[in-house]
Amino acid sequence: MKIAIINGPNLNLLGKRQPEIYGGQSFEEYLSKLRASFSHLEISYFQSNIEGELVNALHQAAEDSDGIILNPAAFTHTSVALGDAVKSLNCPLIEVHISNIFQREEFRHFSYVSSGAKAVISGMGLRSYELALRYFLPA
Ligand code: CA2
Repeated sequence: MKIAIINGPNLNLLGKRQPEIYGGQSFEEYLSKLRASFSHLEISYFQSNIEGELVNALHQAAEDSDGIILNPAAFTHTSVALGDAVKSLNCPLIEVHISNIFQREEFRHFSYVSSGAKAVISGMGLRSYELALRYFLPA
């Protein structure tokens, strides 16, 4: 089974800045652990700081993958384009957030993506991704 993980803007800084919010590990480090633990899944990874590239990546992932895990980062709260793209997909998508967006500033409480997502996981640190991957395992 193929799963695409797509991360939005600034998540390339994981492990480098603001460890008190986002932890001290880079996503690449965490990804190798995920790939080792879920070796029967084929996990692709894409990160971009550019909204249109994320839209393109979602379209491509829907063609190539059986499921998508998306952390839209700040675009969660601003992007009609990402919200529309997510609603147009024909494969299940889980929205994840490292921090609990509902414990943070009010502008982070709204997501353009959630209404098109199968589920939302927020506030479990990087484990949010692992929990999302588990959804794609056979019950
Ligand atoms: O908690 C999350 O995963 C967020 O999607 C992260 C976004 C934020 O805008 C959302 O409200 C919640 C921010 C990603 C920024 O990532 C950084 C990582 C390390 C250092 C600085 C920024």
